[in-house]
Amino acid sequence: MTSAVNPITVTITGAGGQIGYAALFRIASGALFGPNQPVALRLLEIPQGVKAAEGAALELVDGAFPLLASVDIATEPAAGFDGANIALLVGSRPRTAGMERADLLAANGAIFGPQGRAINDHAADDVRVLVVGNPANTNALIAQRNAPDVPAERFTALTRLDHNRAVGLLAERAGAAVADIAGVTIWGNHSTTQYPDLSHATIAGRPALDVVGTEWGRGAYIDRVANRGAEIIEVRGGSSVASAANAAIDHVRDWALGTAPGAWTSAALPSTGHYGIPAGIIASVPVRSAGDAAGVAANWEVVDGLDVDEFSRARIDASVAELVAERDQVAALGLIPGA
Ligand code: NAX
Repeated sequence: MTSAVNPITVTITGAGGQIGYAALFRIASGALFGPNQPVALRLLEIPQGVKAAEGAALELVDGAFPLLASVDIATEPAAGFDGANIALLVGSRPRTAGMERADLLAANGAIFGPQGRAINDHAADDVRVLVVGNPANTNALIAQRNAPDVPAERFTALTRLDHNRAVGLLAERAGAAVADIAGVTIWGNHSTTQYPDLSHATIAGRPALDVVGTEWGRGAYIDRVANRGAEIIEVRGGSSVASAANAAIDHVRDWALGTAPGAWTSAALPSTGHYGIPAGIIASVPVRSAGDAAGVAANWEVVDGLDVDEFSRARIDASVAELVAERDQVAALGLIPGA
């Protein structure tokens, strides 16, 4: 390390997996905080994943990244999150054949509860957390509720991939440039109940629903975005990897450096009751950030005051109801202290 700027420590769980592999090299090249900010990478894995993480660490050396201050591998959450400024929680327990939803939630509770506690006890005071591992919103809730000393709004779940899919598919349909699209929102859960909302979206300044038509924009489009993950699996023969890593990077970069003036994106964060979403539930909403030029200490701000018509209300309520049910299930399993 020759830079005079202190590195930002980024911990990635599941760093030996696919999304970790796709994210590490971009983070090392400066994609999170720009070309003048060094990063220290911490790779947290379970023993089965350590070899893959070690291999990625060797390749990171071979990248000779000027901004990469260090790479460390840990298998214990306490060491993995020690001094972490950014925690990317990617590793989770996937659903396997014959597994009930309650078993899936319990298995993930066994991961995200201890990780939340380790973040609470060992991470840096300014830590910001993004959960990618599914079920992402509820895993984020479990981690957040196990980290009582960390402000709740520091815990977020990834719906930026859904947001980017919604923007990309809209641009494709309209024959427009991605850069001409604004005002898209993903509401609710990172699941097929999510609501990609074009009510306030514009394409080169024109209402998006006028351009693409309400029948498509409030019909087939919603299903296409919500089921895009399954479409990728079908075509590619595997789940989304590079686009997921890209979205996680977009989320953290926009949080830390700020969204463009007047623009918003989507992220799942603990509700304070905004838009009628029950307090505490980690649901996707429209967000912006003013950024923090000196480090990572910015906060997401919910974009308030958007009109929600009857169609949108019903869609948002349905996805939030699913999150409430997941919250009740993990509470019943004793995975969220105090519930
Ligand atoms: P992989 O199975 O390739 O990698 C997961 C890695 O996590 C493995 O190396 C495993 O050893 C590690 N791991 C498991 N438990 C761990 C623990 N307790 N601590 C540290 N590491 C642990 O999966 P990958 O394709 O990388 O996907 C990772 C997660 O992202 C999955 O849960 C997946 O469902 C989720 N996704 C979430 C998306 C979102 O938009 N929120 C989209 C993409 C992706 O489907």
